[in-house]
Amino acid sequence: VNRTPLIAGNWKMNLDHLQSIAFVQKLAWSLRDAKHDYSEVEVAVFPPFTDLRSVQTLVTADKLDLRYGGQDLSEHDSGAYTGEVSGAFLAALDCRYVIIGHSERRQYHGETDELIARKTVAALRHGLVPVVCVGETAEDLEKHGPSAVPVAQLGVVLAALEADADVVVAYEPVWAIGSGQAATPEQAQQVCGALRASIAEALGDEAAARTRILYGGSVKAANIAGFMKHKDVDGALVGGASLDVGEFASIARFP
Ligand code: G2H
Repeated sequence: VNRTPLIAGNWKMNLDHLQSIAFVQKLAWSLRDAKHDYSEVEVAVFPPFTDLRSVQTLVTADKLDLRYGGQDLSEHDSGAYTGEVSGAFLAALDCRYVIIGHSERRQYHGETDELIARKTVAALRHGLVPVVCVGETAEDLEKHGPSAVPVAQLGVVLAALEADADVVVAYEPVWAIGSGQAATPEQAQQVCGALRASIAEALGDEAAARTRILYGGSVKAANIAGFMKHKDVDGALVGGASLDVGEFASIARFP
């Protein structure tokens, strides 16, 4: 199975409205001007909710080959949930993807594996492709070894899915996030391989072969190629380095 690599930029709560617009325009130019053939790589950005409409307008008006999505969504479809954003709203803005269960949501908003599983199902219900984040803390790593915690986190989500569910998994070791200290490509491969094996066990070989697994945590232009060389790493979820358009475009040019 041929898995199209995905390079995804998670802006978190960083770029303001004007910066978001300028970023999308420059990124589109930069990807277009490159001699490189991008048809083999999918590029996506995850702006704050308040800029999704503007990104949609730019992408539609200029027919940009760029995907985008929300950084989170509600487990509910509609109703009295102040401050929440539903999958229906994201789908109406032509979002392709939505990030779910980022470690910052787990850590600062108390998101549990069970809630993340319900959000994943909600995203699929609205035709969005969930980018489900898993990853261990430094303490988990010391106590349980490299794959146990991410595999257990993903297991709760997999138990809620049908075999034909279209999801992306992002392995993001918490100790590597925003720290400048990325995992080694070998460490990333080891865990991504274990995650793929767990998908095979839960949903079957076809699902495992088709599902893209990304690495995230201090990815930059200088280290992307090392990760992409490994067979179970199908792309990257990029935080800090996705805020600089030149750097992000270079990451998308990894081959
Ligand atoms: C992990 C990653 C993006 P950074 O949070 O999801 O951020 O690349 O800054 O480590």
